[in-house]
Amino acid sequence: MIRPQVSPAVAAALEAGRPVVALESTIITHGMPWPRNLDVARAVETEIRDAGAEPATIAVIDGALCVGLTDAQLEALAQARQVAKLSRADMAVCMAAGRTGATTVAATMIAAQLAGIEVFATGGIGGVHKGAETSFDVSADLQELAQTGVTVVAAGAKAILDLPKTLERLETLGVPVIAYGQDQLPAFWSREAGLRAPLRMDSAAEIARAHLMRAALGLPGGQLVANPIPAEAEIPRATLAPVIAQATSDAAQHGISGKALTPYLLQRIFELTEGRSLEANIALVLNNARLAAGIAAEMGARRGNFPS
Ligand code: PSU
Ligand code: MN
Repeated sequence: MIRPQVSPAVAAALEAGRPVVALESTIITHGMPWPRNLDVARAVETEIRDAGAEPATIAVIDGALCVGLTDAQLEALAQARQVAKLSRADMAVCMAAGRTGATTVAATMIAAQLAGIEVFATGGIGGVHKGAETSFDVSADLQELAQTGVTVVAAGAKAILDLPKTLERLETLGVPVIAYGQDQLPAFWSREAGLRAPLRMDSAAEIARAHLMRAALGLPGGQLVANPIPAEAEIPRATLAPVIAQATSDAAQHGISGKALTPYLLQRIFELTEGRSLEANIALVLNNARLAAGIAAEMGARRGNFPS
């Protein structure tokens, strides 16, 4: 089996049993505009260090599956144009060709598991797109959560998706969807999706115990933790609804589909909200990084209590 190229800092933390939090790179290359993307990539890593854990940003660089990037690598990725967006389907192809690519939630989970990292923080996961009943556009992130044992902390699924269908799909796949500290499912830029979350937990310790118990049962797959955006940073659902409708119809009009759809919608919403969506996105990513660091610390503290 191929081993990922783990950075010295991440390797030392794993070796010592210190908490480590994985981070994806598609959010840097496709989710946010330069140069804010680089500021945010650095700020998220700092947030995790300040919370006592080691950040491990993941990407494929010149064919190597890198877990933990140098600042120069982060900067090169943030500035690069037309970097491939890698999911389960294309990660090996990119590596075999010696190319560079950014990892989505699905690909980051695969790399994290290979490196022995069980907690991962991001903004939002992919899900079932609106109109999926005809387009069949369902993110590979959902299937990955069903089979790879990593707990993913996100701010729910983006409101550009069909959230009721996304929840149904996750239920079918056997993925626990845990709202943190509230009953409602959060909807990325907004605290509430207007839907009840299947599960609720109020502490990092509870989430860590559930993760370890799932593994002890021999069940493959991870957990989705849906962490609401801080109240002061949220954009209320009613404000966003027309913006999302506009962006979705613009995408249809321009024939945007497949891999290009999520980045297009994020960029269009950024324009339509005059940048407000980006500020909200940054606040929620930092918030997720803090919670993920707490979960990773609790997992380390409790691991001995569960059979492996
Ligand atoms: N959330 C963001 N920005 C992003 C993404 C999520 O705020 O760029 C990315 C993540 O990498 C996620 C991917 O895994 O979009 C989902 O893409 P798709 O729907 O094509 O699977
Ligand atoms: Mn898709």
